[in-house]
Amino acid sequence: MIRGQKITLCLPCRNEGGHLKKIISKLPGYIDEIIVISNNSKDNTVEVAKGIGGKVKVIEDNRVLGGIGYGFAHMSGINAATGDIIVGADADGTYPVEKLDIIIPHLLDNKLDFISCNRYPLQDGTKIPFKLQLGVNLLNWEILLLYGFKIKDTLSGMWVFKKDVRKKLNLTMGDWNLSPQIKINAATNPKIKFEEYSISQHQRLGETKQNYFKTGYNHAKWILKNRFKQKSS
Ligand SMILES: Nc1nc2c(ncn2[C@@H]2O[C@H](COP(=O)(O)OP(=O)(O)O)[C@@H](O)[C@H]2O)c(=O)[nH]1
Ligand SMILES: [Mg+2]
Repeated sequence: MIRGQKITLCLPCRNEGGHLKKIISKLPGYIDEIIVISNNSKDNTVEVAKGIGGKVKVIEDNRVLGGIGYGFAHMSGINAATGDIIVGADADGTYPVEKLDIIIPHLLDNKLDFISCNRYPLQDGTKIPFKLQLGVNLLNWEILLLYGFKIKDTLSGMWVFKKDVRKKLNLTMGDWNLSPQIKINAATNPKIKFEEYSISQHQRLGETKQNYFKTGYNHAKWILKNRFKQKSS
């Protein structure tokens, strides 16, 4: 709990069994509920998560879109969350969940509904491959041109929001596009007070599941298509 608010952390996982225990054991005590959502893990992710017990709940959601289930995992986690504040973060140790004791008071003090934790511009010590930084920059520009709002990190995998807005987020994308979708839907909804909050990343534990070029191209296409779908509806 932070200031009487119950905190739920959702961790989407595919084959993160090797370090899940370590990541969860390091989580701050004020996180009240941890939801591990495995999507088609072929390793021991589910067994490891179930073995931890305590605050940890385990969901298996094996739906995929083009082979990816990242968005389905987040949607299931968000749906199952019982906290007043819901946090999403990769289960690879890269996102600074230990800073939630600063980020959540910032959300509450500023009466925000949704915080997206931006990695760019990079803070000291953060290492992110240049081609990845360039790709995110292009997507940030695409969003500015098409949706008219300025964003620093379209693809951050860490966000913090009040449970009250979860239905208003209208999440539908089961693949990686959940990441731009959650930010676009939060930032363009006049009933949701959205802000970015600057963070720095840690070194990843385990292998990335990403094909950056393919995913980036897919994001660019989806961001464009979604803009015109919104307009006509
Ligand atoms: N549920 C689910 N999680 C996935 C999938 N692919 C990756 N993940 C998880 O989603 C998070 C982000 O993936 P990651 O490989 O870290 O991508 P990166 O941060 O862009 O390098 C990690 O916690 C992965 O375990 C998937 O298809 N389904
Ligand atoms: Mg990651």
